[in-house]
Amino acid sequence: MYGPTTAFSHSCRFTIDNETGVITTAQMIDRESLQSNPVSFMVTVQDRHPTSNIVQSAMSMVTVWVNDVNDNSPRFSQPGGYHVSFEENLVGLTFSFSAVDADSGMNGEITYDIIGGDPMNQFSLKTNDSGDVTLEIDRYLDRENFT
Ligand SMILES: [Ca+2]
Ligand SMILES: [Ca+2]
Repeated sequence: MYGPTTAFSHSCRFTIDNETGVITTAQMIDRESLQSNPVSFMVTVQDRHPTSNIVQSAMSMVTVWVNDVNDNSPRFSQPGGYHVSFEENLVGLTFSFSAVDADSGMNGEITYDIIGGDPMNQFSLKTNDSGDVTLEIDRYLDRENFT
């Protein structure tokens, strides 16, 4: 008798099945590019009496929270690399640098490591509570030992 129809407003990110009301994502949604999270939009549902054509309707708000996935790599503040000068024969000199990750929570947590180029283990990295990292010289740098 009554054939419910469902209308949809405000978003091209989602589609709604007019017969069943099932809401489906219509495109990939990047949490990091959202202007607000959650995403909210209105839906309406209508009926229509077959002979009188009287229409009744209702509206409701749909709120969708877009959960984060680890889809961004961390980035150094200077992607081209860092150039630092230290005097030889001194210990305890430091240099700070940083990186960011656009993801949130555990997906955005970053750690730093020296992965090569320090065969004598003269450098180490220290991270403070706010996430800033400092390169430290642990052993005397003898310029004549570098080639
Ligand atoms: Ca990440
Ligand atoms: Ca993400």
